[in-house]
Amino acid sequence: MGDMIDREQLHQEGYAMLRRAIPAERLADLCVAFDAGVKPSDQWPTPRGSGWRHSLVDLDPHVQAVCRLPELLAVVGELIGERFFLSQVAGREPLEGCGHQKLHRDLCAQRPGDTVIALAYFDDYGPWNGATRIVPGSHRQACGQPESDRRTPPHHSDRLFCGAPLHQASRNGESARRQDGHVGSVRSGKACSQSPRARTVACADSGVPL
Ligand SMILES: O=C(O)CCC(=O)C(=O)O
Repeated sequence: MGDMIDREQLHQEGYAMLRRAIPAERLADLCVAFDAGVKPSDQWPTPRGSGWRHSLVDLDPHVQAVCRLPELLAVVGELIGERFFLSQVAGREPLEGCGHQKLHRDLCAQRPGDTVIALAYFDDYGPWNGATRIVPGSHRQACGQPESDRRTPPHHSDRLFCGAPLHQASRNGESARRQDGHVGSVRSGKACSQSPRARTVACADSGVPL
């Protein structure tokens, strides 16, 4: 992992903001991939939540290159601390007036920290269009435990969030687009089935440098 991330801070806060991991010139390709993959709720194996646009992006080479970013893999590996696999890759975008979520931890498992998510923001974002709020240091707390309400303000220059803390999307108050790629990684030992699509993403070589 070298000097790519601050290990001590990562374990304290439970997440890292990887500012320069996605070069700005790649964002347009990621937005194109998002639009190309948008599917209505009834075309997914399980219905999707309303108020969001959902995009099937896991086989797109540009998105796959994000999934393989060394910085992202370093943070996931450090937080999970064991072998892991890519369990889910999807595009999401809160529609105007929608997107507010409760504070949550994705796929809450018996051992907090089994699951790490990364959110790659393809558009500029901030309080106006549904930024993600995070509770630093909440990654090792059991689910249901009372939490501190210290939530980080969103910062639009953070292109890649990666970690396991409690988090929530906020409402997109404007028509400004806020597309993201949602990448989930899970500890291999966990009793959880690995989907063939996720395996494809983990193994295929996109050849797209990021
Ligand atoms: O897009 C976001 O800001 C967070 C999304 C999220 O946490 C979720 O859908 O589980």
